[in-house]
Amino acid sequence: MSERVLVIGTGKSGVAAAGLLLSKGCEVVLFDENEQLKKDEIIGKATDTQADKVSVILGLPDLTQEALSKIDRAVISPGVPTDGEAAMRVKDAGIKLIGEIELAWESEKGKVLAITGTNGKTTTTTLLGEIMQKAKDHVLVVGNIGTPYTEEVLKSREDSYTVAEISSFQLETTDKFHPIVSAILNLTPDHLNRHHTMENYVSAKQDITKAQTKEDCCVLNAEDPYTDDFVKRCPARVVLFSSAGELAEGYFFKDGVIYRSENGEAKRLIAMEETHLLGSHNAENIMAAVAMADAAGVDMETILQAVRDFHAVEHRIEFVKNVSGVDYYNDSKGTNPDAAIKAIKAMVRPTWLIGGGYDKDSTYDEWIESFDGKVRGLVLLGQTAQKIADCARAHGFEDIYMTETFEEAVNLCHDKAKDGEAVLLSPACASWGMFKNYEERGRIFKDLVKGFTEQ
Ligand code: UMA
Repeated sequence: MSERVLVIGTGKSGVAAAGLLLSKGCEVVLFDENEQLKKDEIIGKATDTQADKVSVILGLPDLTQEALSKIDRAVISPGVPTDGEAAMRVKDAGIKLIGEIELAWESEKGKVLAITGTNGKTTTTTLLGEIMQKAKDHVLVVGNIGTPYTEEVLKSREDSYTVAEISSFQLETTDKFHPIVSAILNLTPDHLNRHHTMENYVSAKQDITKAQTKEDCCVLNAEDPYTDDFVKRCPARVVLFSSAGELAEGYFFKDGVIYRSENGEAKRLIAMEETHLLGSHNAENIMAAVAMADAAGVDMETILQAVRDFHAVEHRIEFVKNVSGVDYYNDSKGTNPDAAIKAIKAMVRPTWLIGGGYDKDSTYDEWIESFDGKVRGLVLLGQTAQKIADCARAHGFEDIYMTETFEEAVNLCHDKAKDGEAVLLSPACASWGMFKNYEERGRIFKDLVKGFTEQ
């Protein structure tokens, strides 16, 4: 009899996981807590031809013991908490629960390079993808970046390379997932409402190396407070990078130039000026991607050419337009305070900042402190607006504007910002609850800005 698999969550990952399972001859039961969804639409997204092998359960009340008694194993989407009610019921029923990444890994034929970290994942993954595409015939770019791994994995071949952006949510449910090269870019507080403690969050990220051996490589940030301890335990060979000081072994960034040190001898690789990227955080992303590609055997000249050709990623401190002397930047991907601090640091003009959104239990003190006299006005919206306003006032920052809708926030900035100033959407919060995701928030921002005309 064919395996009957429960897929928890019917977003991008769930639908793609269902498609992969169907192609393997499984029967699929899709489950989502959102009772408002339409069963037919979900089935239609999962399959064109095998609707008879798919059923849908909507809402926790229908996820009964009876329904679970017919399930052989379960695949959970990254956004669904592993200690939530649905996952607990599955575990209590004795059903094996794996993540969508782990499911994809079972079908992987080629080699995997995997990136995690709090910030910079998308830029590094995209850059590494472009480097690998220059060097190899067959490259897939998947994961948290937006294309589920289960959607692409059947295209993998023995000679292919999969470049995967992997979030802490995804790493909670991986076990045998085995990249030949991994990277943890940095670790600062994020998603603490899901992981509860920083220790859990760090441990989830470090699990990217869980199945690695000493034949493999793990690229780590020498400046990260968790690195020293982890180096002693990391099962893979460690390669370090630093944007703060010279290293005798590894990659470092000094006076605008990236170097590689071997046996204490530093060799110049590339200056930031030769690239289209800005800021020391991007130097770190470049070093990580270069180190990973080098560990995967790509020659340095090909790597550096790809770095020179690379342009910034959408929604990450992305310049949108200048209207009446005001520069508009879309940093919708600034979904936590640390990412948002990087955007503030990159600003060179007095800035009208749009912030606020979904509450991930973050604290905003360091973000407010990073304003450093640069922020002309803080325009807030969403669930966290009041919390951020209180925090800003506690730090003596009073130029606060509360708004009800996103459009109102963007229009207010348009009204207030003067020639020579900037408007920055960098909310320090996730978009959930107001938008489908940060991409939608960024696109709506860009559409509104593009509609502004010179005054
Ligand atoms: N759902 C439940 N119960 C819950 C939570 C969600 O039933 O408790 C249901 C929702 O009703 C919805 C579905 O699950 O129908 C959504 O599943 P999902 O949240 O896993 O989202 P996907 O569409 O599958 O997208 C996921 C990632 N989303 C999250 O991790 C929240 C996407 O990362 C990723 O691009 C995609 O898989 C492909 O791999 C987005 C993200 O915000 C960009 N990631 C976080 C981040 O980068 O900070 C981790």
